[in-house]
Amino acid sequence: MTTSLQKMIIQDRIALKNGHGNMPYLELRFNGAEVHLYLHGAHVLHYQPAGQRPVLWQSKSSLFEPGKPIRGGIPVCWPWFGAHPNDPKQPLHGVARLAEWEPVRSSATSEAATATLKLPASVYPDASLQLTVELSDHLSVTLTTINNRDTDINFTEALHSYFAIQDIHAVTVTGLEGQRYIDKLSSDKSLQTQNGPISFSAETDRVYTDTSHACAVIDTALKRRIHVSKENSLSTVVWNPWIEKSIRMPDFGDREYLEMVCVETANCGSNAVTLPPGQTHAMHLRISTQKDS
Ligand code: TA6
Repeated sequence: MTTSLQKMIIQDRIALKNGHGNMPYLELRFNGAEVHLYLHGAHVLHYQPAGQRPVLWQSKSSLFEPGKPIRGGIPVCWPWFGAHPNDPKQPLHGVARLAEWEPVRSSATSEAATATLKLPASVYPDASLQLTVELSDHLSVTLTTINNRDTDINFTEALHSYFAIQDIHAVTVTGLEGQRYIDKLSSDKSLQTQNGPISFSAETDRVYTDTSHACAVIDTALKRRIHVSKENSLSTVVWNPWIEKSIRMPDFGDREYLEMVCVETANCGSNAVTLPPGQTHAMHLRISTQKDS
């Protein structure tokens, strides 16, 4: 069921605004916290708890154009993560983040402000896709796929979260110690084992597989931890482009690698999802912050 954008508005809690590139977004508010959910790509671009710096990073060079991905926030990668499995002409990370999503429902209670969008059926008829954002004392994002076919569908997916940090040299990611990963930058595609927390001193692009572990982004410069937990996700991708790749990306400032890190909640590679006819798969992401003394 599609509703009108206007019906998503709830006084003081959910507003409809025009943002970058004059693109419409829903502003969710809860106890001084704020989230911006763009209809373009159902893209959560901004999350700021009360009294804190933004938790999600966005590039000052990002495009905000129809058919182009927004750089930063939480891109929705679906129904494939990375390159299309067999058609190089298809866009990186799927079609969902390039489409204009439709409003479904919103609500606001003393517990949370919530909004749900759906991918227009014309974009990918084999499956229905919805994204629900819930803002409370933390941020929850759920990506739900329903198989519309009478046969299994296979897909990969990610909530490709870009986190705002003070200085990449003073950041570690914990929670994946001992987990197995593929280093996408190495010619050796065999599984490696993570030894201790992840630190960053060069381009880093790792797919941790068969892991349901929660992670934390430890920002020692900002004295903040960003906790990233998940359900129904068996892959976690950790990425920083470092300087050479940043320079090669037109929608990414040359030195912006210093202020971001991606910890992505995914089902990709060997963790691709096979969904039987009529069945539902919901991948769930929870983001919260903690001040360090
Ligand atoms: O998640 C890591 C990754 O797959 C990197 O390899 C890099 O391509 C990044 O995603 C950004 O992808 P995008 O299409 O947003 O430029």
